[in-house]
Amino acid sequence: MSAPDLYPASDAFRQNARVGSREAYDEMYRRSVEDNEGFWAEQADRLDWIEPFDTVKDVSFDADDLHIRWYVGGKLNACYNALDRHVEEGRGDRVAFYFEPDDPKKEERRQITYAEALAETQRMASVLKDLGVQKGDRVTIYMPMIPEAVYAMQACARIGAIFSVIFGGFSPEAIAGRIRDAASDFVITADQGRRGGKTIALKANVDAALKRLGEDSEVRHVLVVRNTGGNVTWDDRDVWYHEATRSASGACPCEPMDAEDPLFILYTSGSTGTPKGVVHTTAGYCVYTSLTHEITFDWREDDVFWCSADVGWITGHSYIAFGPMINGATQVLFEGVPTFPDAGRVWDVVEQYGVTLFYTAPTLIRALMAQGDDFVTRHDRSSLRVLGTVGEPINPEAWRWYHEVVGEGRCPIVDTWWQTETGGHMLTPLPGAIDQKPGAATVPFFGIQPQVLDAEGKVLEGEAEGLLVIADSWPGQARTVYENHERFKNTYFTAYPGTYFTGDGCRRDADGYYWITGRVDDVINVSGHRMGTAEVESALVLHDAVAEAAVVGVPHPIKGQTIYAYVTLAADATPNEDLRAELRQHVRKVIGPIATPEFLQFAIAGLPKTRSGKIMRRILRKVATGEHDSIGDTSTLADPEVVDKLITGRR
Ligand code: 6R9
Repeated sequence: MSAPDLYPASDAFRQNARVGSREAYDEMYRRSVEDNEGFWAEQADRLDWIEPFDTVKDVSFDADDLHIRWYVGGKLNACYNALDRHVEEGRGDRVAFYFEPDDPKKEERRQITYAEALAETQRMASVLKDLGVQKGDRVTIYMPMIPEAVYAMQACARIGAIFSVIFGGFSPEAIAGRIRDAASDFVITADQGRRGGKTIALKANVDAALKRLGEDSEVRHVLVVRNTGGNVTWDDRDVWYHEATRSASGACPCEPMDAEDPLFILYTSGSTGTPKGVVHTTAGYCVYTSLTHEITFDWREDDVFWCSADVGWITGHSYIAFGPMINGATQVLFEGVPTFPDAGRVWDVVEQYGVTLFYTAPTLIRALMAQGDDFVTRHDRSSLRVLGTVGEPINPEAWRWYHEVVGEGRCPIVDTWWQTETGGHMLTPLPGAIDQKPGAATVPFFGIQPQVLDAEGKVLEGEAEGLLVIADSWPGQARTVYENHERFKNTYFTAYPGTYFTGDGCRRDADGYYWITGRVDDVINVSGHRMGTAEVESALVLHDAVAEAAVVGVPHPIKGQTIYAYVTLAADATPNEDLRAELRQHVRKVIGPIATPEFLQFAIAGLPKTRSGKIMRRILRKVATGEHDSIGDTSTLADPEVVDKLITGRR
């Protein structure tokens, strides 16, 4: 019997769901689009405001007058909404976090209430103020997945500092670039992180980054949280957090912020140049992440929510540090890795805390699926209600395994399509309302108006495949690229005027369901992480032996895509295995482990270029994937013979 294509939620689930039928969804969606401002004005009641807003929406996607403003005139504080109000309203005893350490044999499990999280956040905020952090200052956060990472983000929000979290897997070079771009005044880090029984030298990486920046650095202090107790080197600018708290006040008031004051900057890769510092602002982001968290996961107060993303990515911002906390959710915060001590760890954690809503990435599902069902079935998963995925398209096979084996056929799967730039979910089934199809992100969230365009920008109706754009704004949308509005405009609002261009391709089927087909630009998605080809190429050419580099993504059974690099060498360099290893190591050092090219081919005869000197990536992709028969027309190449030589040298 072949597997079904349509998976409706069970009647039992529907009866209790927040949005319990397709009709209910249709009705709410219609209202959200037809009376967009009315809909979003009502949703603003989710937050506590210091001063009400006077204009719900002030938006123009027109490139000449590009601006995106929501809840204009309102004043509020994000941290107040995530912490104080829960305590003030009598929810202080509720668990905010079950902290699950990397290795529970060596470290303590911690249970943290909202009242405790508020106290810790105020302490951190006071310390930051004592160090001189002021409203509008940029604070770089480079932390492991420990509660202090969340306190750091919330503490910045509390005092109006703009935080920029850098994923703990990034290298000193990458940290330096982001500190420079944001002109950060302060850094918060930890001595070391722990992952899978290994330690990560976070403080040492910050030291190396600041050394690299030298005179360029405006960093005044580095605040260091003692986590492992491992050795660190010390400098005048460094401050131990535990020492600073001794003299710090236990209370720290919330700074009243304008609705459109920046909340954070988050760097993400694009097709060209260095990573972009995407800016999210206060009110719209808080409304949007809180609403999507509640509706997409059918969240209730007694749920235990676990988002397995790192706080260094947008998913950890929106669905650990903000959306769920604004809703007062109980969450699991996991420091470790899913395969340590064994491939059953995730389900062990689910069992231990009675996780009801689990949110993860397809790459993790595929990696665990490859380890066999026993690791899953030996743990009790009866607490699970809804399963979520994000980060890349999920292949139907992995979807079905997640549904049948992990969720025992009982839990709806929400395949959420969204981006760093969108702030929160854009396309997703609502569990209970939307029948699921494995691999489809299905339908738009409330207020979201997707369109499919052809390459010329013509809007396609009905069943269609093309480019995905969004025709109107939503409160969670990014407002700009930090200190580079021009780049924001050019990247997202120029090619297809009047719309937000997502960079993704998609197909809309006969039922109106959206299927994301992947990036249409030069962005590679490795294990759900965005990597710009240009970034990897610039890292490669930094090496003396490299004359030129071109990088493409090739399919990978677990990671989704993996990096395949072509390199032409400098005249005095010798193409051998040592150099190959050295170059891969070099990229790892320059950007971080996630950017390491899995394959590296020496393009001895050169790269395939048009007569005007443009590298034809289409050909490089075909060679890399072994599709030599469908390379297509090579007549526009300056030297068509390089193609055969590339095929011979394929890795
Ligand atoms: C949240 C996040 C965004 C890119 C996006 C798309 C891909 C994310 C997806 C998905 C298919 C899904 N993507 N979710 N593709 N189905 N459910 O991942 O943000 O790191 O900025 O990546 O990821 O290609 O454009 P970000």
